[in-house]
Amino acid sequence: MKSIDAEPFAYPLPPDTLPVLIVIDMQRDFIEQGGFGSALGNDVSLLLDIVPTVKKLIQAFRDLDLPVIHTREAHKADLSDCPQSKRLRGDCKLRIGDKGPMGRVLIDGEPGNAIIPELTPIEGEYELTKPGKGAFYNTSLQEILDKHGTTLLLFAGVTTEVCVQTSMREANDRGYQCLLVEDATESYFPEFKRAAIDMITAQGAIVGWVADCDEVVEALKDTYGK
Ligand code: TIU
Repeated sequence: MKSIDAEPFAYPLPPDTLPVLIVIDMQRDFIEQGGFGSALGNDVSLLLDIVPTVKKLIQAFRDLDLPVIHTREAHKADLSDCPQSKRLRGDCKLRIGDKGPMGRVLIDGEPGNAIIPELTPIEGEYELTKPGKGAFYNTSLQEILDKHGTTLLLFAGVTTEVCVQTSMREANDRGYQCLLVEDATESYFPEFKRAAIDMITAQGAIVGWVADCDEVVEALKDTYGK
């Protein structure tokens, strides 16, 4: 069986199981000035650097006809899916639902809630809104994965220790083999990215595996290429 050269050990790629890529929250809210990320007091410029790598990873999945799921952290316009505990938390100038420079913050359909133009999903890919940090909570992710019959999930996106790690932990408990693409994820806090990766891979991949984009792409082509 082929595998991805990963940490803490090889990630097996059974030829009869197709991996699914989950790209977490590569939306303007977190990556551009004036969105939720900057309202929380973060330097959002750090996150821009991974865009070419995320694009390359998505392209590899497209070339191999493998499923891609994009998520967006988003709430309904009436905020009925946003707990007050989330909306009122922190010392923010702009809160979820308030009108900012890119429209209402973290609200589905607003300009700031869109996936950044470089990574816009194409026909045939899934685009899921998620009201929580985890991609399974209050979404149809489980049904989509059931439809594809996969056990292999590869993760990219932002931020490593918040929505990416939460989603990986949710997936791990549901029986998926989770691999995080290290250079296709980022945090506002480099030390938190490092810590999250250490937590994920420690104790014999207690949450999952980590590998670089190039290792992943090479192994996918080798295993699933025609
Ligand atoms: N604040 C932060 O680091 N992240 C989030 O609020 N959401 C996601 O990670 N997508």
